[in-house]
Amino acid sequence: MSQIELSDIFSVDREGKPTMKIVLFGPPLSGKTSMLTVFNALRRMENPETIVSSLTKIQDDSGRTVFFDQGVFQTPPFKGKKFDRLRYQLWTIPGEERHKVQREIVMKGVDGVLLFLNFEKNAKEMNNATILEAKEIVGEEFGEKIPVVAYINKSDLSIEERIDKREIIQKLIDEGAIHSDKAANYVMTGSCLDARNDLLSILTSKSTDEYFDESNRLRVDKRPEPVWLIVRPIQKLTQLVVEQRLQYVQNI
Ligand SMILES: Nc1nc2c(ncn2[C@@H]2O[C@H](COP(=O)(O)OP(=O)(O)OP(=O)(O)O)[C@@H](O)[C@H]2O)c(=O)[nH]1
Ligand SMILES: [Mg+2]
Repeated sequence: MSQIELSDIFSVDREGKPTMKIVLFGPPLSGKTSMLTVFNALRRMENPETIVSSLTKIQDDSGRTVFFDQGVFQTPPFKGKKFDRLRYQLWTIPGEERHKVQREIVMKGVDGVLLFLNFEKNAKEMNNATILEAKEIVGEEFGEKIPVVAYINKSDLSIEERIDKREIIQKLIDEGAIHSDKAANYVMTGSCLDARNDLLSILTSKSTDEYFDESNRLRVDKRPEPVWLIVRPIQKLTQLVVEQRLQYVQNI
């Protein structure tokens, strides 16, 4: 086969650009909207060219998502190479139980699922229900043709306030979301709250020169650790989707 282009293996959007659809699927109040908001702010600070369209949030007056949040991003150009820039759409679902129909609509055409779980002790049942529902909606491709990465949010809580991570991992394995040998790489933790606070303190810091380059962009080597932790699951999942697609075309 001649050289594979990204547009051969991904659906293309209205502008003819290859695009993948990633959904942050998780229980109510776990922090999905917060994650997308922080991620979008980070892209804007580091490289505004990676934002394809501004964030859409469909929520009620109290900030609860009633349909979805959505943002479209793209990889930076590969230096010196004429290779398509890959676009990735990030969607969130409304976590409240009563919005199941909306969740099913948002999940249509999903290429990768970010199971977005909550460390809070009282969220145990809701985490489990989320895993089951995601599996039910995606069907037999869940964790197979449709890659799944799990992220547990609110790691800033004290150990007494948190569910034991091993318990969550076991549930993910039992439900076939994550293979047991991959748990160490596919289950991540972090805190959107810490990430947001760190970005805010950079923006309000007196020594901004230390963080920004001459084009006023936040230097990637200055990315605070909590911010890395929320970028990692998105990076990992987009990478898995690409690998999965390449494998698929090689098997034709
Ligand atoms: N302690 C802590 N609180 C967080 C964190 N991330 C988000 N929150 C808080 O959790 C609450 C819910 O956050 P959202 O981002 O609205 O949650 P959601 O998952 O979008 O909720 P739905 O739209 O109802 O599905 C808010 O009060 C956030 O400030 C975190 O990492 N740690
Ligand atoms: Mg929300």
